[in-house]
Formats: sequence, C-alpha cells, structure tokens
Amino acid sequence: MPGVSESPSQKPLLRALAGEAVWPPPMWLMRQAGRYLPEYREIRAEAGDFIALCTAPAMAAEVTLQPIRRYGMDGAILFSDILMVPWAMGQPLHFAEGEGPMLEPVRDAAAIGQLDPSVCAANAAPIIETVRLVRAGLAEEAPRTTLIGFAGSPFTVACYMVEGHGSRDFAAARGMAYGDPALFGRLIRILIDASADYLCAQADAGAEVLMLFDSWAGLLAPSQFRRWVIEPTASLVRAIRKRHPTIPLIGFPRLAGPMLAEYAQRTGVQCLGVDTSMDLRWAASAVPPSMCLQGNLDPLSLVTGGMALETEARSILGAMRGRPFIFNLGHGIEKVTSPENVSTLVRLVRTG
Ligand code: 1CP
Repeated sequence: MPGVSESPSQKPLLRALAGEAVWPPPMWLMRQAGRYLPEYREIRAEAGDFIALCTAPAMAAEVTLQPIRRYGMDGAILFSDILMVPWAMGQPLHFAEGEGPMLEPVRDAAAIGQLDPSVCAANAAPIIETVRLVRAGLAEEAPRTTLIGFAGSPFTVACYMVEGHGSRDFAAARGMAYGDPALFGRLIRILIDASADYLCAQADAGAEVLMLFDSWAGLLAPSQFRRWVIEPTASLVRAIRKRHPTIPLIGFPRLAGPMLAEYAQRTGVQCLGVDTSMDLRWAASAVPPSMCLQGNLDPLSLVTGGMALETEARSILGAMRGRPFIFNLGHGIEKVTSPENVSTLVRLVRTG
C-alpha cells in the first residue's frame, strides 16, 4: 500500500511479543511456505534442489512472501533451514528427496576442530540477502506483517551434525553428550558463536523477531536438558542481546514437558513456542503472565479440517483469551494439508 507506513509498535505480532493481549491474536504457521502450496512447488521445481532454493535470494524471498499474499499472515518466517548453519561452516550437506537432510557426521575432535564459527555469517550472505529482500517486500505489500528470522538451537543442530541425518532418538549425539561432554561442549560452543553472529546478521538485515527451534530438546533427561538446552540457549540469548538489546526472541523447546517452566525462567526469551502435546492452560500457569505463548494446534487437525479443526482451534482461542498469545501450530504444517483448510483456519482465528 503506497503511502502507508506502519510503525513497528502497530504490528500485532510485535505487540503480543511485548506482552499485550492482542485480540484476535496474531497468527502464522510453522512451515507456512512449503509443499502444500502449489505456488511453492512451482518455484521449488525451478530452483532444482532445496539448498539452491535457500541460497537464491530472489526465489527464497518469493516463497517467504507466498503465504503472506495468500493468507495475510501476521508473521513471515524467512525461508531457509536450521541446517544452513553447519552448511555455512563447511560441513557437507545435501537433502535427499523424501529422506530429509544428510550430513557428513562430525564425531571426533579432528572433525569438530575443523569447524570455524567465524565464517558462518559471511558464508550465509545469500540468506542474509533474502532477509533484506523480504523486509523490503513486506514494507511494500504487507506493512502489518512482522519478519521472523530463525536458527536451530545449538542442541538440535548438534544432533544432526553428530548423527548425520534425522533420527527418532539421536543416540550418537546424546551418547557423545554423556561419553565425552568436553567434546560435545566444544561443538555446542561453536554453535553458540556461529548462531549468534548469524542471527545478529539477520537482525541487521531487517529481521524483527528471532526464533530458536529446539525440535529435539524433549529427548533429554532433566540434568542434560539444563546443561545442553537451557545453558547454551541462555548463553546464545546473552550474546544476541549484547548487539540487539531489544529484539524479541521466541524459544521453541519441543516436547520439553514440565521443563518448560525452567526454560522460561532461565533462558531470557520473551515468548515460548508450545508444542501440540502440551496443555496451553498448564503452560500459561507455568510462565509469568506477561510472557507471550505461541502454539499449538495439532497439524493433523488442519489436515482433517471440518469440525475437528473448528473444535481444536476454538479450544485454543478459549484458553488463551486475555493473555499475550500468537496463534500457530504445535509443529510444522503437513505437506498433505489442503490450502483451503488453512483459509478456514485463518477465518476462524480472525473472528476470535
Ligand atoms: O524439499 C523440500 O521442499 C524441503 C523440505 C523442507 C522445507 C520446506 C526442509 C527440509 N526444510 C524446510 C524449510 C524450513 N525448515 C523452515 C522454513 C520456514 C517455514 O517455517 O516456513 C524452517 C523454520 C525449518 C526448520 C527446521 N528444519 C527444523 C525445526 C522445526 C521442525 O520442523 O522441527 C528442523 C528439525 C529442520 C530439519 C529439516 N529440514 C528439512 C527436513 C525435512 C527436516 C527434518 C528432518 C528430520 O529430522 O527428519
């Protein structure tokens, strides 16, 4: 909208993150740019492989904006992947069709010694350029939409780096954490430094919020959760705060269960992403009342649609009314989701 300039404080998502009970709540969906959208599949085919798409700024910016154009979401999440941090430090990575990410595993001191966190942000320059293009695109097309930058949390990224691929239990990574905590700690330290630089570069380029995806945090025993999730996240948050003292941060320690309370208290994030397994009312009782929550619709209810979707969405809205909240899924959107069901959900949430 030419001539309309919106100050950041008027963006609903930023107001919720600042502790305001905005109603109807701002919304976006994890993995909202993706294979369920025909317009995404078209650009994905044009780009060739997934890494090529993530490192082609014009195309990556375009797919970031697609769900904003279609649905008017309040949040636009940078199109990239958590594994672009190891990629930017030189760890060989490819995405095998239908199999997910494959990395050359780092399992000993020699391999971990090769990783240089100081080159990450520079090698990620095309992704930082995408952030710039998306921010400019939003200013023109969707001035109320907030740009969310992201990285994986050190523990979850370390899981993939050590294991070399996705896994149900990440036994090699968790085994290293028990068997050689000094070595695993070196890897975590490298990831804190690299991710801090990378996230600050995103903020410098126009990201207004930063989200930390800790998809595998819930695999850890409490002592390990404190050591490998809470402490490194707190350290990463402090490093970001030195350079960007006020940028809002969303932490998503998936399947953390009751450890969520300690995570909320000790990491320094403003907002907690809540996964599908957790009762939102319990989460609200476990964190300070001014702390924003985000979540947690079951992605499967969005695949199903109809009454199941309506019942689940209304129950979340009922539980969160009157507190700072961002409507989202409890995990990424499924690729079999019908785009029409997403329209239905947007209408439901918009009418509060
Ligand atoms: O072929 C394709 O189109 C690739 C599929 C795909 C997509 C669309 C992958 C591979 N990553 C992404 C994008 C992505 N990944 C985003 C983009 C922004 C958005 O949300 O719209 C984000 C935020 C991520 C984050 C991510 N990647 C996470 C954390 C969130 C989560 O889902 O738990 C994780 C664990 C990954 C690793 C990854 N990348 C891709 C896949 C299939 C996986 C999961 C691998 C596995 O463990 O099986």
